Amino acid sequence: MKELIAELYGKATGCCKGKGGAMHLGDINRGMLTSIAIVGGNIPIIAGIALAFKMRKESRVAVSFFGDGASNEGTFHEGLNLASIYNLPAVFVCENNTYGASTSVKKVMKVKNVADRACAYVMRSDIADGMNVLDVYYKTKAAVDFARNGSGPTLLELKTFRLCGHSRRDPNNYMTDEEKKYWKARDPINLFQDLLIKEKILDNKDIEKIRDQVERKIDESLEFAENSPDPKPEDTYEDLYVTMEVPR
Ligand SMILES: Cc1ncc(C[n+]2csc(CCOP(=O)(O)OP(=O)(O)O)c2C)c(N)n1
Ligand SMILES: [Mg+2]
Repeated sequence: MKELIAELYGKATGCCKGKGGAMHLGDINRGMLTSIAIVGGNIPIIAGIALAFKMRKESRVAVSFFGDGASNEGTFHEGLNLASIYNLPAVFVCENNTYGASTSVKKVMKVKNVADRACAYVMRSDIADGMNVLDVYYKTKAAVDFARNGSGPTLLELKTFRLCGHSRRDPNNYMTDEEKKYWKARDPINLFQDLLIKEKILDNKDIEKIRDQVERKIDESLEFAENSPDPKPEDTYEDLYVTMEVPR
C-alpha cells in the first residue's frame, strides 16, 4: 500500500517510480500490469499476455478488468475473439456498475447481460452478484481454474453499482434516488461484515479492530508518501524502454 499511495503522489518511492500516477498505476513485479487510461485498452493486451503464458508453457492466468462501457468498444470484441480462437488462459472481468460515466447501460446496450456477448465467441461465461464477496470469489476461482487447466477463457460479469460520481466533479444527478438507495443497501463491505457476524466468525469488536488496523496502515502509507522524495529530473528518460539484448 505504501508504494501504491506514493505512486498517487508521484513520488520516487512509488511502484512506477512516480511516472505512472493514478492513470497508469501498476506493479509488474507483483503481476499487476499498469492500468491504461484508454477505456477497453487493456483487453487485447491481456489476450497478448495470455498468449505469451501459453507459448512459454507457464501455468499462469491473465486477468483483465474493465467496465460495462468498455464492452461496447472494438477492443473488447477483438480481444475476446483472439482469446477464444487460441483458447487462451485469460479471464475477462466486466465490472458492470450500471453506468459508463453518466450513461446508463440501458441506453447503450440491447443485450440484458454483458456476459451474453460471450456466446458470439463460443466462450465460457458467468455472472456474479458483484455485491457479494463470496459469490465473486467462487465464480472467479472457477474461471481461473478453468483457464489454468487449459480449458480456455471466461467472460465473467460482476453486477454492481457506482455509489458516487464518476469523478470528484460529478454530482451524479442523472441517477435516481431510488436506484442509489437500492444499491446502497447492498454495500458489499457491510453485507460481508453482517454475514461474518451472523455466522459467528467475527464479533463487532473484531470488526472494529480490523477497521482500526486498516486505517492505521492507510495513515502510515500517506505519511510515507508525503515524506518521500520527488523523482529526479535526470531520471526522466529512465524506464521508458526495456533494457535488453535484442536477439538477432
Ligand atoms: C476510448 C476512450 N473513450 C472515452 C474515454 C473517457 N472515459 C473515461 S472513463 C469513461 C467511462 C467508462 O465506463 P465503463 O467502461 O463502464 O467503466 P467504469 O468507469 O464505469 O468502471 C469514459 C467514457 C476514455 N478514457 N477512453
Ligand atoms: Mg461502468
